[in-house]
Amino acid sequence: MTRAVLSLGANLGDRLAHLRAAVRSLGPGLVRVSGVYETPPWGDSAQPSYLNAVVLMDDPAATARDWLTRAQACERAEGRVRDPDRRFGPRTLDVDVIAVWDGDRPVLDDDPELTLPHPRAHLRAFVLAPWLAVDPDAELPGHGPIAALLDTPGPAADLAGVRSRPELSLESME
Ligand code: PH2
Ligand code: MG
Ligand code: MG
Repeated sequence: MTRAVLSLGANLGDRLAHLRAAVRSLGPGLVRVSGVYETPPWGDSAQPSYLNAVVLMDDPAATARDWLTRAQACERAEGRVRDPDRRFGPRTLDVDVIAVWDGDRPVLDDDPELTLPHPRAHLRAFVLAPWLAVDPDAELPGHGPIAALLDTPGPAADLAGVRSRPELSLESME
């Protein structure tokens, strides 16, 4: 029985359509969808800005690995092409598994294919800000409250560039 926080990102093509497709096809267990945020590219600045959102999932039948399988299926369906030479490069759709809980227990894993929690989530305002908006008391396992993480130097500086786009809501998809 697992609960998961997934981050959605798109910066190629019809960005909103890619996010909408993800929300539609993630499978059973959608609990909450955040607003959509326009965010400057993180990690590799020579690319268009992103639309980002966060979804909260809960499916008693899903294992931690199932969330990765679902995420990758959504990315493939939106035509994601991976450039092995450009780790943080542009993409039609990126669905990242940020954290998973089995009951109340956080799932921890150092498997490079699915590291849990996500090894860079605590550094990314584009993950923390939408997540905070839908779950203000949330904690990132091993790092503490996400509200406090948004006050740390990297995310706090990046937060200035994270812009809510309420007119692009994914809400009707729930
Ligand atoms: N994803 C990346 C690299 N950089 N920047 C923003 N703003 N949003 C993303 O989703 C993103 C990124 C690779 O996972
Ligand atoms: Mg990513
Ligand atoms: Mg990814």
